Parts: sequence; C-alpha cells; structure tokens
Amino acid sequence: MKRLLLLAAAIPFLYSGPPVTGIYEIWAPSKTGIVWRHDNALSPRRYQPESIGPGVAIFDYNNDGWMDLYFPNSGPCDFFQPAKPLRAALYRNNGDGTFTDVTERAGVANAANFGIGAAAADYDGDGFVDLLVTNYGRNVLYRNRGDGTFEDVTRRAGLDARGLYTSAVWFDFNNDGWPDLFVGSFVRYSKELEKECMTAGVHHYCYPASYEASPSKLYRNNGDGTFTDVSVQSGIAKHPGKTFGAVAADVDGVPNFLFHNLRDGRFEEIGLEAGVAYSDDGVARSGMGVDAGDYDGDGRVDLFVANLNRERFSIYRNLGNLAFQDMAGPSNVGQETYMYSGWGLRFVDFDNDGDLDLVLANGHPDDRIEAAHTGLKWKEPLLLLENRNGKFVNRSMDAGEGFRQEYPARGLAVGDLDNDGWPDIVIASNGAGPVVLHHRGGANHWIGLIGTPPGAIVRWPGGSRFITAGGSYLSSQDPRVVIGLGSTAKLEWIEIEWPAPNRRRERVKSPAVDRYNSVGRAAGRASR
Ligand SMILES: [Ca+2]
Ligand SMILES: [Ca+2]
Ligand SMILES: [Ca+2]
Ligand SMILES: [Ca+2]
Repeated sequence: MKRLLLLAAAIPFLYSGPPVTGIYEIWAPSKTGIVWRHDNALSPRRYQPESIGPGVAIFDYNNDGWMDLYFPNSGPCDFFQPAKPLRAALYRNNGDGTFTDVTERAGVANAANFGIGAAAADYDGDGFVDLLVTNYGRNVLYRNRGDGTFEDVTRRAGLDARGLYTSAVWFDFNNDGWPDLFVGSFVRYSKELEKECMTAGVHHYCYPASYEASPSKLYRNNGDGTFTDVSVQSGIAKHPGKTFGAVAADVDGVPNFLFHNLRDGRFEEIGLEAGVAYSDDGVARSGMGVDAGDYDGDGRVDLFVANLNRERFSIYRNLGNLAFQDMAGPSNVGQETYMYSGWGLRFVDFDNDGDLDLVLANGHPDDRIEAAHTGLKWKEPLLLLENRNGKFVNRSMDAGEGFRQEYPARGLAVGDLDNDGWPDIVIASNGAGPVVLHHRGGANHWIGLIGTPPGAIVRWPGGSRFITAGGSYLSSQDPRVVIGLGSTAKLEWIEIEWPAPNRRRERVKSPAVDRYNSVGRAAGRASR
C-alpha cells in the first residue's frame, strides 16, 4: 500500500509534458461536432436552479445500433428570461466518432422550459426509446414516433406536474411489464420562495437546508400510453425529501426504488433502516449522486452515495435483509473523495476484468465557494477508482488528460459510443460544454448484451451482474450491459434471469465473445 502511494506521487515528477496516452482520450468538439454548450442562467442573485443541472442521456433514438446523446438546457422561467432562445441538444451518433445535431428535426428542443435532467426508456413498448425531460416548471415526455421525430405527450400521458424536478428513473416497480416512472423533486421552489444567502454582501447559492422539502412523484404505467400518479398510495408523498439522484435496484428480491434526499446532508443520522419505511419498497436517503452495483461480488447489490465535500462519499455494502454497512473507510473511497462534492457517478468495469470499478464526476455546487473557503474549488477533477478485491485504487493519474482537468461537472453517463466493448464516458458540465471521454480499449475480452431490462440478473461462470435503472445524477445510461471477461477468450455459458414475475432463466451455451448479443425481445426484433 505504501509503495503504491509513493509511485502515484512520483508520476508528476517523471514526466515533464502531458502524457500522450492514458486509459481515456478526450474526443474534442472539433472532432465530434458536439459544439453545444449548457447555459446555466447565471444571475447575480444566484437562484438555486442555476446550479443544479445539467444531466445527459445516452440512448439509441433511431435504432441504428449507435448510442446517441441528449443534453438538457436551461430556459425561460420565473427568474430567467434568456436574451436569445436556448435549447437542449440531441446528437445523432454517426458511428465514426462524429455526431450530428438533429434537435430541430427531432422536436426535442424543450425550449419553453428550464431543463435539468433526462431519462430514456421505451414506455409504450413500440420498440422506440422515448425520453422524459425533467424541468424546473413542468416535465416533458417525448414519445418517439420511430421516424426520427418525437411528440410531446405529457398532458395526454398524465405527467403534467409543476415543480423543481431532478433525476427521473424508469423502472417496473409492480412487475407488470410496463416501465413505471419515478421523478425526484428537489425542494418547493419559486422565485418568491428563494432565500437570502450572502457572504460580505454578495449572494451565493443557498444550501438545501434553506428550503422546504417537496415530495417526489411515482407514476404507474397503465400500459395504454397513460400513467396514474400513485405518489400518495405508494407512500412516497408521505416522505417529502430533497431528492437529487435516484436509482432503482433489486436489493432484497423485490424491486426497490432507492431514492435519497439531502435531509440537511446527513445520511448517518437517519440510517438506511429508517429510510426503507414506505410500503414494501425501500427508500434510501442522502447526498447527491447515487448508483447501485454488486462491487464485492457476493450476489447482493451494494449502494454508492456521493456527498458534499468533507462528508466523505459512502459505499454501502449490502449485508442482506436490507442491512447496509458503510465501507467508505476500508474500501479507500472515503479518503479519495473527502475534498470533493460528487454528482454523476457510475459503477463500471472500465478495465473489463469482471469487477465493478467507479467513475465519479465532481464539482462544488456554489461557484462562489472559493471566495468563502480556502481549499475548496468550484471546478473539481473526475475520479477513476479501480476495484481491487473490494479496495478502490485511484487510477486518475494514468486515466488520460480528461482526468487531469477540472470541471463544474454534474451529469455523467457511461456508454459504448463506438461499439468496441469498452465504456466511454460523457460528462455534462454546469454552464459549459459536455466532455466526451473515449476509452482507448485494451487486451481483455468481453461480452455485450442487448435487451436485458432493469431487474434482470446476468450470470456467467465468473460472476453475476444486476441490471439496475437510473443511478448517477440527472442522467440516463447506455442500456446495454458489457461483462468483462479478463483474459478468458471463451465463455461456456451466460445466463439471464428475467425480472419478476416470471423470473425465467435463459441460458446461452458458448455465446460469442468480444461482440454484442441480442437476447429476449431484442433478439426477436433483431431476427425480424
Ligand atoms: Ca443511434
Ligand atoms: Ca416508445
Ligand atoms: Ca474492473
Ligand atoms: Ca467504447
């Protein structure tokens, strides 16, 4: 351990110039064509929603097998009238490292709203992925018509609600085969409700404790294009929180919505047990970005929660029976994250060796923090932490130039943008352009699966992977799963356990490795 620390500290002195290699390379806007930039609506008054977004969605809107990108933008609201019209951006992936802005033709500009986050799923089962955009104002559901265009069906679908919405998650909580929708609400907010938070006569963003909590929304998908608001009957409305991130995972054999709220930023005092108190589903409470994944390979889904600086991030090991233990200390996560404020994050096997590593996007919520606190910065670096038997080793120093820069990062999504089986990363920054980090690849083998829904479990001779929904912050992830196989070039079998209620197990013998395989309904579609 000591030796590792010394090596890491020595690297900057060994190289005088920036290394030309690294695990990730930046795909610059000049190469990708992704020149859109987020406008954070920054005002001298520092209205809270300015500091919250944006997220990013990775999804294949035109079913050509290449993952496309969607970025929400701010827009008109009670405290902000843009000087010139602002819009979100949908970029079509051309499959050659370039992207084409198709926002106008697709009709997803969301220009009338103050956009924050996005979540993609095929809610109506027509084979085309739809898009829910969360806003300060009213959320928007864009139905994918399948011809490259979308229609706003929010009102017809019954999703018209006003508020300050953050992360949304599509997840079939009642196991009827239709994806339901959780929409996190941050706080009760309007221009009039904004508080006075000042240092030396200058406004800065208030901490969440300044605001009144507001209940999140849970909508049941009726299967006919409409939704029923079940926030009250599900108990979610009884627990007004300050929800930033949200993830859905099967932590105990039944689907749980694990949403967390700030509750003055104190997770430890509430405790997860106290938080799992509504109906039969679980509710976890705390920090900002979240994710779920079985990082220690014991067959139970663990949780990760990012917090504000000096709070340490939490990695909750699932002990079974809905008991969790924070492993921040022993896992090294606490030490590596102590000075950061975390937003988008993801369990991802970046080295394709079979275990889940972590990528974290950070940034202080208050752009004026540097004037108030020495040692804290608005822009912070990304972190890449490699899982070595449950301990996380900081690999940021050799992860490429993207990990040596600092960003006002918020959203983060992981997806394979060039279909080479290696996970690329997209960061959405507050008031700046997105950052696309391309994985340079490696020698390890992998197998990709298309068509594994949230709630499914994938097993192979070397381990298992739980398919979750949501996670990160304001963002939506590549729905495909990639299993890293290390040096193993042949796989005897891979098994998919489909979600409840049928829990059917489907075993494929000698599946093709180093490529994506369609399974279930996706396989049916592919063979048509
Ligand atoms: Ca596409
Ligand atoms: Ca659809
Ligand atoms: Ca790994
Ligand atoms: Ca890739």
